Amino acid sequence: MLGKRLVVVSNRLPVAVVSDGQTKTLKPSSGGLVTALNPILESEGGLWIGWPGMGEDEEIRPLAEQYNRDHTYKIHPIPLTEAQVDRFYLGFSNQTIWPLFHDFLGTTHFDVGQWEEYDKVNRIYAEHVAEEVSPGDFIWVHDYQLMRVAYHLRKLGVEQPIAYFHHIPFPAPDLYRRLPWAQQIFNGMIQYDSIGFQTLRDRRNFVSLARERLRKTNFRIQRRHTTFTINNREVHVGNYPISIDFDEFDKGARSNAVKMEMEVIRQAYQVDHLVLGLDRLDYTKGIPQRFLAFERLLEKFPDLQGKISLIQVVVPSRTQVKTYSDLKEQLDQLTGRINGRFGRHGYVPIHYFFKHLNRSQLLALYRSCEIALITPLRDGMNLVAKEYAAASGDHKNVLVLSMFTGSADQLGKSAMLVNPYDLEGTANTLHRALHMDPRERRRRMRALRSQIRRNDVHRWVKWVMGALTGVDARDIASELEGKGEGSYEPDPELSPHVESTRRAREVPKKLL
Ligand code: GDG
Repeated sequence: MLGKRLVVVSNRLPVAVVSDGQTKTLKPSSGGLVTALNPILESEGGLWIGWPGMGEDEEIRPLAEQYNRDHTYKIHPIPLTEAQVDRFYLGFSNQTIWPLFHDFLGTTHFDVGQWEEYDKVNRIYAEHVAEEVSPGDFIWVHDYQLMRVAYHLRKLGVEQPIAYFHHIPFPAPDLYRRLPWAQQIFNGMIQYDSIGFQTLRDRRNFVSLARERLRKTNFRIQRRHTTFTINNREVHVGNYPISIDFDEFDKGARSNAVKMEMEVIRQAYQVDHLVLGLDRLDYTKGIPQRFLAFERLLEKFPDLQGKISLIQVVVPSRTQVKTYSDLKEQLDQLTGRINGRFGRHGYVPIHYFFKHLNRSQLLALYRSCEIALITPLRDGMNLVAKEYAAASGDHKNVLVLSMFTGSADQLGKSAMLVNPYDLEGTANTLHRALHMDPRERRRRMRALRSQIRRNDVHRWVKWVMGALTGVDARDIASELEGKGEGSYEPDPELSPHVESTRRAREVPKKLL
Protein backbone atom coordinates (compact mmCIF):
# COMPACT_ATOMS: atom_id res chain seq x y z
CA MET A 1 0.00 0.00 0.00
CA LEU A 2 2.73 2.49 0.94
CA GLY A 3 5.44 1.98 -1.66
CA LYS A 4 7.98 3.38 0.80
CA ARG A 5 9.56 2.07 3.96
CA LEU A 6 7.49 3.25 6.89
CA VAL A 7 9.54 4.43 9.85
CA VAL A 8 7.39 4.85 12.93
CA VAL A 9 8.82 6.80 15.85
CA SER A 10 7.00 6.71 19.18
CA ASN A 11 7.89 7.00 22.82
CA ARG A 12 7.34 3.28 23.42
CA LEU A 13 8.07 0.34 21.15
CA PRO A 14 5.25 -2.14 20.46
CA VAL A 15 7.22 -4.55 22.65
CA ALA A 16 8.48 -4.05 26.17
CA VAL A 17 11.43 -5.55 28.00
CA VAL A 18 10.24 -7.65 30.92
CA SER A 19 12.42 -9.24 33.55
CA ASP A 20 11.76 -12.21 35.81
CA GLY A 21 14.63 -11.08 38.01
CA GLN A 22 17.24 -13.07 36.08
CA THR A 23 16.54 -12.94 32.36
CA LYS A 24 15.07 -10.19 30.25
CA THR A 25 12.73 -10.89 27.33
CA LEU A 26 10.58 -8.85 24.94
CA LYS A 27 6.78 -9.05 25.31
CA PRO A 28 4.16 -7.34 23.11
CA SER A 29 2.77 -4.24 24.78
CA SER A 30 -0.76 -2.84 24.47
CA GLY A 31 -2.23 0.61 24.12
CA GLY A 32 -4.05 2.62 21.49
CA LEU A 33 -1.08 3.30 19.25
CA VAL A 34 0.04 -0.32 19.14
CA THR A 35 -3.51 -1.51 18.41
CA ALA A 36 -3.69 0.91 15.50
CA LEU A 37 -0.25 0.57 13.92
CA ASN A 38 0.70 -3.04 14.51
CA PRO A 39 -1.54 -4.43 11.74
CA ILE A 40 -0.11 -1.91 9.25
CA LEU A 41 3.51 -2.74 10.03
CA GLU A 42 2.77 -6.47 10.19
CA SER A 43 1.51 -6.38 6.63
CA GLU A 44 3.84 -3.74 5.14
CA GLY A 45 7.07 -4.25 7.07
CA GLY A 46 9.11 -1.21 8.10
CA LEU A 47 10.88 0.02 11.18
CA TRP A 48 9.65 1.09 14.61
CA ILE A 49 11.91 3.28 16.75
CA GLY A 50 11.21 3.83 20.45
CA TRP A 51 11.96 3.07 24.08
CA PRO A 52 11.49 -0.57 25.19
CA GLY A 53 10.49 0.30 28.75
CA MET A 54 13.71 -0.67 30.57
CA GLY A 55 17.22 -1.98 30.19
CA GLU A 56 20.71 -0.89 29.22
CA ASP A 57 21.84 -0.71 25.62
CA GLU A 58 24.01 -3.83 25.80
CA GLU A 59 21.13 -5.89 27.27
CA ILE A 60 18.55 -4.69 24.78
CA ARG A 61 20.56 -4.92 21.58
CA PRO A 62 20.71 -8.76 21.39
CA LEU A 63 16.99 -8.99 22.20
CA ALA A 64 16.20 -6.57 19.38
CA GLU A 65 18.47 -8.44 16.95
CA GLN A 66 16.67 -11.68 17.75
CA TYR A 67 13.28 -9.95 17.32
CA ASN A 68 14.36 -8.50 13.97
CA ARG A 69 15.34 -11.92 12.68
CA ASP A 70 11.89 -13.33 13.52
CA HIS A 71 9.50 -10.54 12.49
CA THR A 72 8.16 -8.81 9.40
CA TYR A 73 9.09 -5.38 10.69
CA LYS A 74 12.18 -4.30 12.58
CA ILE A 75 12.57 -2.48 15.85
CA HIS A 76 15.23 -0.01 16.90
CA PRO A 77 15.27 0.40 20.70
CA ILE A 78 16.35 3.66 22.32
CA PRO A 79 17.72 3.03 25.81
CA LEU A 80 16.91 5.74 28.35
CA THR A 81 18.39 6.20 31.80
CA GLU A 82 16.19 6.19 34.89
CA ALA A 83 16.76 9.90 35.34
CA GLN A 84 15.69 10.59 31.76
CA VAL A 85 12.55 8.48 32.14
CA ASP A 86 11.78 10.24 35.37
CA ARG A 87 12.03 13.79 34.03
CA PHE A 88 11.11 13.37 30.35
CA TYR A 89 8.41 10.68 30.48
CA LEU A 90 6.92 10.62 33.97
CA GLY A 91 7.75 14.30 34.40
CA PHE A 92 7.20 16.70 31.52
CA SER A 93 5.22 14.36 29.24
CA ASN A 94 2.88 13.00 31.86
CA GLN A 95 2.73 15.70 34.50
CA THR A 96 2.75 18.74 32.21
CA ILE A 97 1.59 18.01 28.67
CA TRP A 98 -0.83 15.17 29.42
CA PRO A 99 -2.93 16.98 32.06
CA LEU A 100 -2.78 20.39 30.37
CA PHE A 101 -3.84 19.02 26.99
CA HIS A 102 -6.71 17.12 28.65
CA ASP A 103 -7.92 20.39 30.24
CA PHE A 104 -6.68 19.45 33.75
CA LEU A 105 -4.91 22.72 34.50
CA GLY A 106 -5.09 22.15 38.27
CA THR A 107 -3.16 18.88 37.95
CA THR A 108 -0.45 20.35 35.70
CA HIS A 109 3.14 20.74 37.02
CA PHE A 110 5.48 23.30 35.50
CA ASP A 111 9.15 22.46 36.08
CA VAL A 112 11.93 23.93 34.00
CA GLY A 113 14.29 21.00 34.70
CA GLN A 114 11.72 18.57 33.35
CA TRP A 115 11.18 20.73 30.27
CA GLU A 116 14.93 20.79 29.54
CA GLU A 117 15.08 17.01 29.85
CA TYR A 118 12.09 16.68 27.51
CA ASP A 119 13.92 18.68 24.89
CA LYS A 120 17.15 16.74 25.42
CA VAL A 121 15.41 13.38 25.08
CA ASN A 122 13.61 14.58 21.94
CA ARG A 123 17.09 15.34 20.60
CA ILE A 124 18.20 11.78 21.49
CA TYR A 125 15.24 10.34 19.59
CA ALA A 126 16.11 12.53 16.61
CA GLU A 127 19.72 11.27 16.66
CA HIS A 128 18.54 7.66 16.56
CA VAL A 129 16.13 8.42 13.74
CA ALA A 130 18.79 10.30 11.75
CA GLU A 131 21.09 7.32 12.10
CA GLU A 132 18.49 4.93 10.65
CA VAL A 133 16.58 6.75 7.91
CA SER A 134 17.30 7.02 4.21
CA PRO A 135 15.88 9.77 1.99
CA GLY A 136 13.10 7.58 0.54
CA ASP A 137 11.60 6.58 3.91
CA PHE A 138 8.29 7.86 5.18
CA ILE A 139 9.01 9.12 8.74
CA TRP A 140 5.99 9.19 10.99
CA VAL A 141 6.45 10.50 14.54
CA HIS A 142 3.79 9.90 17.16
CA ASP A 143 2.39 11.76 20.04
CA TYR A 144 2.90 14.38 22.69
CA GLN A 145 6.16 12.98 24.08
CA LEU A 146 7.91 13.75 20.79
CA MET A 147 6.64 17.14 19.66
CA ARG A 148 10.21 18.49 19.23
CA VAL A 149 11.73 15.58 17.31
CA ALA A 150 11.31 17.21 13.87
CA TYR A 151 12.99 20.38 15.16
CA HIS A 152 16.07 18.38 16.11
CA LEU A 153 15.94 16.29 12.94
CA ARG A 154 16.08 19.47 10.89
CA LYS A 155 19.09 20.59 12.89
CA LEU A 156 20.72 17.25 12.15
CA GLY A 157 20.17 17.84 8.44
CA VAL A 158 17.26 15.46 7.85
CA GLU A 159 15.38 17.18 5.09
CA GLN A 160 12.67 14.84 3.88
CA PRO A 161 8.97 15.31 4.78
CA ILE A 162 8.07 14.23 8.29
CA ALA A 163 4.56 13.45 9.50
CA TYR A 164 3.39 13.81 13.10
CA PHE A 165 0.22 12.45 14.67
CA HIS A 166 -1.09 13.83 17.93
CA HIS A 167 -3.10 11.13 19.72
CA ILE A 168 -4.40 13.24 22.60
CA PRO A 169 -6.56 16.37 22.51
CA PHE A 170 -5.03 19.69 21.54
CA PRO A 171 -6.23 22.41 23.93
CA ALA A 172 -7.80 25.76 23.13
CA PRO A 173 -5.18 28.55 22.69
CA ASP A 174 -6.13 30.15 25.99
CA LEU A 175 -5.19 27.00 27.87
CA TYR A 176 -2.15 26.28 25.71
CA ARG A 177 -0.77 29.74 26.53
CA ARG A 178 -0.33 28.74 30.19
CA LEU A 179 2.60 26.59 29.12
CA PRO A 180 5.81 28.54 29.79
CA TRP A 181 7.43 26.73 26.81
CA ALA A 182 4.47 27.33 24.49
CA GLN A 183 6.61 29.02 21.83
CA GLN A 184 9.29 26.32 21.74
CA ILE A 185 6.75 23.51 21.44
CA PHE A 186 4.83 25.33 18.75
CA ASN A 187 8.04 26.05 16.81
CA GLY A 188 8.92 22.37 17.12
CA MET A 189 5.54 21.25 15.82
CA ILE A 190 5.66 23.40 12.71
CA GLN A 191 8.86 21.69 11.61
CA TYR A 192 6.66 18.74 10.70
CA ASP A 193 5.22 18.80 7.18
CA SER A 194 2.02 17.11 8.20
CA ILE A 195 0.41 17.49 11.63
CA GLY A 196 -2.50 15.16 12.23
CA PHE A 197 -5.12 15.53 14.95
CA GLN A 198 -7.95 13.25 16.00
CA THR A 199 -10.84 15.70 15.66
CA LEU A 200 -11.89 18.88 13.95
CA ARG A 201 -11.92 20.58 17.34
CA ASP A 202 -8.24 19.73 17.93
CA ARG A 203 -7.33 20.90 14.45
CA ARG A 204 -9.22 24.17 14.97
CA ASN A 205 -7.51 24.75 18.29
CA PHE A 206 -4.11 24.30 16.70
CA VAL A 207 -4.96 26.44 13.67
CA SER A 208 -6.27 29.26 15.93
CA LEU A 209 -2.98 29.13 17.79
CA ALA A 210 -1.03 29.15 14.55
CA ARG A 211 -3.05 32.15 13.31
CA GLU A 212 -2.19 34.02 16.50
CA ARG A 213 1.49 33.22 16.21
CA LEU A 214 1.95 33.55 12.44
CA ARG A 215 0.01 36.74 11.89
CA LYS A 216 0.92 37.50 8.30
CA THR A 217 0.63 33.93 7.10
CA ASN A 218 -2.02 32.88 4.66
CA PHE A 219 -4.13 29.90 5.82
CA ARG A 220 -5.99 27.77 3.28
CA ILE A 221 -8.83 25.70 4.67
CA GLN A 222 -9.99 22.50 3.03
CA ARG A 223 -12.27 19.76 4.24
CA ARG A 224 -9.70 17.47 5.85
CA HIS A 225 -6.88 19.90 6.33
CA THR A 226 -5.67 23.47 6.60
CA THR A 227 -2.38 24.45 5.02
CA PHE A 228 -0.03 27.31 5.66
CA THR A 229 3.40 28.16 4.34
CA ILE A 230 6.44 29.13 6.34
CA ASN A 231 9.50 30.16 4.39
CA ASN A 232 8.27 28.28 1.35
CA ARG A 233 7.66 25.10 3.36
CA GLU A 234 4.06 24.04 3.41
CA VAL A 235 2.58 22.58 6.60
CA HIS A 236 -0.59 20.52 6.49
CA VAL A 237 -2.79 20.42 9.58
CA GLY A 238 -5.51 17.81 9.36
CA ASN A 239 -8.05 15.87 11.37
CA TYR A 240 -7.69 12.16 10.75
CA PRO A 241 -9.57 10.12 13.38
CA ILE A 242 -7.58 7.05 14.34
CA SER A 243 -9.32 3.72 14.16
CA ILE A 244 -8.90 -0.03 14.49
CA ASP A 245 -8.54 -2.99 12.20
CA PHE A 246 -12.27 -3.68 12.11
CA ASP A 247 -12.05 -7.09 10.43
CA GLU A 248 -9.49 -8.34 12.91
CA PHE A 249 -11.79 -7.52 15.85
CA ASP A 250 -14.91 -8.72 14.08
CA LYS A 251 -13.40 -12.09 13.11
CA GLY A 252 -11.32 -12.46 16.27
CA ALA A 253 -14.44 -12.11 18.41
CA ARG A 254 -15.99 -15.16 16.69
CA SER A 255 -13.03 -17.48 17.32
CA ASN A 256 -13.28 -20.65 19.40
CA ALA A 257 -10.85 -19.34 22.00
CA VAL A 258 -13.17 -16.38 22.57
CA LYS A 259 -16.24 -18.60 22.76
CA MET A 260 -14.53 -20.66 25.45
CA GLU A 261 -13.72 -17.50 27.43
CA MET A 262 -17.34 -16.39 27.06
CA GLU A 263 -18.46 -19.62 28.65
CA VAL A 264 -16.12 -18.96 31.59
CA ILE A 265 -17.68 -15.51 31.98
CA ARG A 266 -21.22 -16.86 31.70
CA GLN A 267 -20.62 -19.28 34.52
CA ALA A 268 -18.75 -16.81 36.71
CA TYR A 269 -21.36 -14.05 36.74
CA GLN A 270 -24.87 -15.13 37.61
CA VAL A 271 -26.65 -11.86 36.85
CA ASP A 272 -29.06 -10.75 34.10
CA HIS A 273 -26.99 -7.83 32.88
CA LEU A 274 -23.26 -7.16 32.58
CA VAL A 275 -21.86 -3.68 32.03
CA LEU A 276 -18.23 -3.22 30.97
CA GLY A 277 -15.63 -0.58 31.80
CA LEU A 278 -12.10 -1.02 30.37
CA ASP A 279 -9.36 1.58 30.60
CA ARG A 280 -5.73 2.25 31.33
CA LEU A 281 -5.38 3.61 34.86
CA ASP A 282 -5.86 7.31 34.16
CA TYR A 283 -7.71 10.19 35.79
CA THR A 284 -8.84 11.34 32.33
CA LYS A 285 -10.89 8.16 31.85
CA GLY A 286 -13.59 9.13 34.36
CA ILE A 287 -13.56 5.78 36.23
CA PRO A 288 -14.63 7.17 39.64
CA GLN A 289 -17.49 9.03 37.96
CA ARG A 290 -18.51 5.76 36.27
CA PHE A 291 -18.59 3.95 39.63
CA LEU A 292 -20.67 6.74 41.14
CA ALA A 293 -23.11 6.72 38.22
CA PHE A 294 -23.44 2.96 38.61
CA GLU A 295 -24.08 3.41 42.32
CA ARG A 296 -26.75 5.99 41.47
CA LEU A 297 -28.38 3.47 39.10
CA LEU A 298 -28.65 0.88 41.87
CA GLU A 299 -29.94 3.50 44.29
CA LYS A 300 -32.50 4.97 41.93
CA PHE A 301 -33.73 1.68 40.43
CA PRO A 302 -33.61 -0.79 43.36
CA ASP A 303 -35.18 -3.56 41.25
CA LEU A 304 -31.80 -3.79 39.47
CA GLN A 305 -29.96 -4.68 42.67
CA GLY A 306 -28.83 -8.28 42.42
CA LYS A 307 -29.44 -8.30 38.67
CA ILE A 308 -26.72 -6.13 37.20
CA SER A 309 -22.94 -6.00 37.67
CA LEU A 310 -20.25 -3.69 36.38
CA ILE A 311 -17.03 -5.43 35.32
CA GLN A 312 -14.26 -2.86 35.44
CA VAL A 313 -10.82 -3.73 34.07
CA VAL A 314 -8.07 -1.22 34.78
CA VAL A 315 -4.73 -1.75 33.10
CA PRO A 316 -1.84 -0.55 35.31
CA SER A 317 -0.25 2.61 33.92
CA ARG A 318 2.16 5.33 35.16
CA THR A 319 1.75 4.17 38.75
CA GLN A 320 4.99 5.93 39.75
CA VAL A 321 3.19 9.26 39.28
CA LYS A 322 1.35 10.28 42.45
CA THR A 323 -1.88 11.34 40.71
CA TYR A 324 -2.08 7.81 39.29
CA SER A 325 -1.34 5.97 42.53
CA ASP A 326 -3.89 8.25 44.27
CA LEU A 327 -6.46 7.30 41.66
CA LYS A 328 -5.76 3.62 42.21
CA GLU A 329 -6.39 4.10 45.93
CA GLN A 330 -9.60 6.01 45.21
CA LEU A 331 -10.85 3.17 42.99
CA ASP A 332 -10.04 0.55 45.65
CA GLN A 333 -12.00 2.56 48.20
CA LEU A 334 -14.98 3.28 45.95
CA THR A 335 -15.27 -0.38 44.95
CA GLY A 336 -15.21 -1.41 48.59
CA ARG A 337 -17.79 1.17 49.60
CA ILE A 338 -20.26 0.44 46.79
CA ASN A 339 -19.89 -3.33 47.10
CA GLY A 340 -20.27 -3.01 50.87
CA ARG A 341 -23.45 -1.03 50.36
CA PHE A 342 -25.25 -3.13 47.72
CA GLY A 343 -23.47 -6.49 47.78
CA ARG A 344 -24.91 -9.60 49.39
CA HIS A 345 -24.42 -13.38 49.27
CA GLY A 346 -23.99 -14.31 45.63
CA TYR A 347 -24.08 -10.72 44.38
CA VAL A 348 -21.13 -8.37 43.76
CA PRO A 349 -22.13 -5.04 42.13
CA ILE A 350 -18.64 -4.06 40.90
CA HIS A 351 -16.06 -6.63 39.81
CA TYR A 352 -12.85 -4.67 39.63
CA PHE A 353 -9.65 -6.08 38.09
CA PHE A 354 -6.38 -4.21 38.16
CA LYS A 355 -4.56 -6.14 35.46
CA HIS A 356 -3.92 -6.69 31.77
CA LEU A 357 -6.08 -9.22 29.90
CA ASN A 358 -5.02 -11.33 26.97
CA ARG A 359 -6.70 -10.78 23.64
CA SER A 360 -9.25 -13.63 23.94
CA GLN A 361 -10.28 -12.50 27.40
CA LEU A 362 -10.67 -8.95 26.12
CA LEU A 363 -12.80 -9.97 23.14
CA ALA A 364 -14.87 -12.33 25.28
CA LEU A 365 -15.67 -9.47 27.66
CA TYR A 366 -16.64 -7.22 24.74
CA ARG A 367 -19.08 -9.87 23.54
CA SER A 368 -20.44 -10.86 26.95
CA CYS A 369 -21.20 -7.42 28.32
CA GLU A 370 -24.48 -6.08 27.06
CA ILE A 371 -23.46 -2.47 27.68
CA ALA A 372 -20.07 -0.76 27.45
CA LEU A 373 -19.96 2.26 29.72
CA ILE A 374 -17.16 4.49 28.46
CA THR A 375 -17.02 7.74 30.39
CA PRO A 376 -13.76 9.67 29.91
CA LEU A 377 -13.75 13.26 31.10
CA ARG A 378 -11.60 13.91 28.04
CA ASP A 379 -10.09 11.49 25.52
CA GLY A 380 -8.30 12.04 22.22
CA MET A 381 -10.28 9.26 20.56
CA ASN A 382 -10.95 6.12 22.68
CA LEU A 383 -10.40 2.95 20.75
CA VAL A 384 -12.17 0.74 23.29
CA ALA A 385 -15.48 2.17 22.04
CA LYS A 386 -14.66 1.16 18.47
CA GLU A 387 -13.32 -2.26 19.46
CA TYR A 388 -16.44 -2.99 21.49
CA ALA A 389 -18.70 -2.30 18.52
CA ALA A 390 -16.46 -4.23 16.12
CA ALA A 391 -16.65 -7.27 18.43
CA SER A 392 -20.45 -7.01 18.83
CA GLY A 393 -21.35 -8.84 15.63
CA ASP A 394 -24.63 -10.17 17.00
CA HIS A 395 -25.94 -6.58 17.36
CA LYS A 396 -27.31 -7.09 20.88
CA ASN A 397 -24.99 -4.68 22.67
CA VAL A 398 -25.29 -0.98 23.44
CA LEU A 399 -22.50 1.58 23.56
CA VAL A 400 -22.85 4.32 26.18
CA LEU A 401 -20.17 6.90 25.43
CA SER A 402 -18.90 10.15 26.93
CA MET A 403 -19.51 13.19 24.74
CA PHE A 404 -15.96 14.33 25.58
CA THR A 405 -14.19 11.60 23.61
CA GLY A 406 -12.97 11.99 20.04
CA SER A 407 -14.98 8.84 19.21
CA ALA A 408 -18.20 10.66 20.05
CA ASP A 409 -17.64 12.89 17.00
CA GLN A 410 -17.90 9.87 14.75
CA LEU A 411 -20.14 7.53 16.73
CA GLY A 412 -22.35 10.05 18.50
CA LYS A 413 -25.45 9.45 16.40
CA SER A 414 -25.66 5.74 17.16
CA ALA A 415 -24.06 5.49 20.58
CA MET A 416 -25.92 6.82 23.63
CA LEU A 417 -23.98 9.92 24.63
CA VAL A 418 -23.53 11.00 28.23
CA ASN A 419 -21.89 13.81 30.13
CA PRO A 420 -19.75 11.85 32.63
CA TYR A 421 -19.92 14.66 35.20
CA ASP A 422 -23.72 14.25 35.21
CA LEU A 423 -24.15 11.15 37.41
CA GLU A 424 -27.94 11.34 37.37
CA GLY A 425 -28.01 11.65 33.57
CA THR A 426 -25.57 8.75 33.13
CA ALA A 427 -27.62 6.53 35.47
CA ASN A 428 -30.78 7.39 33.50
CA THR A 429 -29.08 6.67 30.18
CA LEU A 430 -27.87 3.32 31.50
CA HIS A 431 -31.42 2.53 32.53
CA ARG A 432 -32.71 3.46 29.07
CA ALA A 433 -30.00 1.33 27.45
CA LEU A 434 -31.04 -1.67 29.56
CA HIS A 435 -34.64 -1.31 28.49
CA MET A 436 -33.95 -0.53 24.87
CA ASP A 437 -36.01 -2.38 22.34
CA PRO A 438 -33.92 -5.12 20.61
CA ARG A 439 -34.75 -3.61 17.21
CA GLU A 440 -33.34 -0.27 18.24
CA ARG A 441 -30.25 -1.98 19.66
CA ARG A 442 -29.73 -3.71 16.33
CA ARG A 443 -30.26 -0.52 14.36
CA ARG A 444 -27.78 1.43 16.46
CA MET A 445 -25.16 -1.32 16.53
CA ARG A 446 -25.39 -1.84 12.75
CA ALA A 447 -24.83 1.87 12.18
CA LEU A 448 -21.89 1.94 14.59
CA ARG A 449 -20.27 -1.05 12.95
CA SER A 450 -20.71 0.23 9.46
CA GLN A 451 -19.18 3.60 10.45
CA ILE A 452 -16.16 1.88 11.99
CA ARG A 453 -15.81 -0.63 9.17
CA ARG A 454 -15.73 2.19 6.58
CA ASN A 455 -13.34 4.35 8.57
CA ASP A 456 -10.91 1.70 9.73
CA VAL A 457 -7.24 2.01 10.57
CA HIS A 458 -6.18 1.43 6.96
CA ARG A 459 -8.19 4.44 5.90
CA TRP A 460 -6.60 6.47 8.68
CA VAL A 461 -3.13 5.65 7.31
CA LYS A 462 -4.24 6.66 3.82
CA TRP A 463 -5.51 10.00 5.11
CA VAL A 464 -2.20 10.77 6.77
CA MET A 465 -0.13 9.64 3.81
CA GLY A 466 -2.43 11.45 1.41
CA ALA A 467 -1.91 14.68 3.30
CA LEU A 468 1.78 14.60 2.47
CA THR A 469 1.12 13.84 -1.17
CA GLY A 470 -1.08 16.92 -1.16
CA VAL A 471 1.69 18.95 0.43
CA ASP A 472 3.93 18.30 -2.51
CA ALA A 473 1.37 19.13 -5.14
CA ARG A 474 0.35 22.38 -3.47
CA ASP A 475 3.94 23.27 -2.66
CA ILE A 476 4.59 23.75 -6.37
CA ALA A 477 1.45 25.87 -6.72
CA SER A 478 2.34 28.16 -3.82
CA GLU A 479 5.84 28.60 -5.19
CA LEU A 480 4.41 29.77 -8.49
CA GLU A 481 2.13 32.22 -6.70
CA GLY A 482 5.07 33.52 -4.65
CA LYS A 483 3.12 33.24 -1.40
CA GLY A 484 4.20 32.10 1.96
CA GLU A 485 6.14 34.54 4.16
CA GLY A 486 4.74 34.87 7.64
CA SER A 487 5.71 36.67 10.82
CA TYR A 488 7.29 33.47 12.13
CA GLU A 489 10.87 34.06 13.21
CA PRO A 490 12.78 31.01 12.04
CA ASP A 491 15.47 29.57 14.22
CA PRO A 492 18.63 30.73 12.40
CA GLU A 493 20.12 27.27 12.78
CA LEU A 494 17.16 25.76 11.01
CA SER A 495 16.66 28.09 8.09
CA PRO A 496 19.26 26.55 5.73
CA HIS A 497 17.33 23.32 5.56
CA VAL A 498 14.17 24.96 4.26
CA GLU A 499 15.22 25.49 0.65
CA SER A 500 16.94 22.15 0.34
CA THR A 501 13.99 20.37 1.93
CA ARG A 502 11.78 21.68 -0.78
CA ARG A 503 14.17 20.54 -3.47
CA ALA A 504 14.73 17.18 -1.83
CA ARG A 505 11.09 16.38 -1.35
CA GLU A 506 9.95 13.69 -3.71
CA VAL A 507 6.32 13.29 -4.60
CA PRO A 508 5.36 9.96 -3.02
CA LYS A 509 3.03 9.02 -5.87
CA LYS A 510 2.65 5.43 -4.78
CA LEU A 511 1.26 6.35 -1.42
CA LEU A 512 -2.40 6.32 -2.29
C1 GDG B 1 -4.27 7.06 23.52
C2 GDG B 1 -5.28 8.19 23.69
C3 GDG B 1 -6.45 7.37 21.64
C4 GDG B 1 -6.84 -1.94 27.24
N1 GDG B 1 -6.89 -2.86 28.19
C5 GDG B 1 -6.41 -4.01 27.67
C6 GDG B 1 -6.07 -3.77 26.35
N2 GDG B 1 -6.35 -2.49 26.11
C7 GDG B 1 -6.17 -1.83 24.82
C8 GDG B 1 -7.52 -1.56 24.21
C9 GDG B 1 -7.21 -0.38 23.32
C10 GDG B 1 -6.09 0.32 24.04
O1 GDG B 1 -5.57 -0.57 25.01
C11 GDG B 1 -6.56 1.57 24.77
O2 GDG B 1 -6.77 2.55 23.81
P1 GDG B 1 -7.59 3.89 24.09
O3 GDG B 1 -7.76 4.57 22.80
O4 GDG B 1 -8.86 3.51 24.72
O5 GDG B 1 -6.76 4.72 25.15
P2 GDG B 1 -5.21 5.21 25.42
O6 GDG B 1 -4.33 4.07 25.80
O7 GDG B 1 -5.32 6.30 26.43
O8 GDG B 1 -4.68 5.78 24.03
C12 GDG B 1 -6.62 7.78 23.11
C13 GDG B 1 -5.32 6.38 21.48
O9 GDG B 1 -4.11 6.84 22.09
C14 GDG B 1 -5.03 6.12 20.01
O10 GDG B 1 -4.78 7.30 19.33
O11 GDG B 1 -7.64 6.76 21.20
O12 GDG B 1 -7.53 8.85 23.18
O13 GDG B 1 -5.42 8.56 25.06
O14 GDG B 1 -6.74 -0.80 22.07
O15 GDG B 1 -7.92 -2.71 23.54
N3 GDG B 1 -5.60 -4.72 25.53
C15 GDG B 1 -5.43 -5.97 26.05
N4 GDG B 1 -5.72 -6.26 27.35
C16 GDG B 1 -6.19 -5.31 28.19
O16 GDG B 1 -6.43 -5.59 29.37
N5 GDG B 1 -4.98 -6.96 25.26
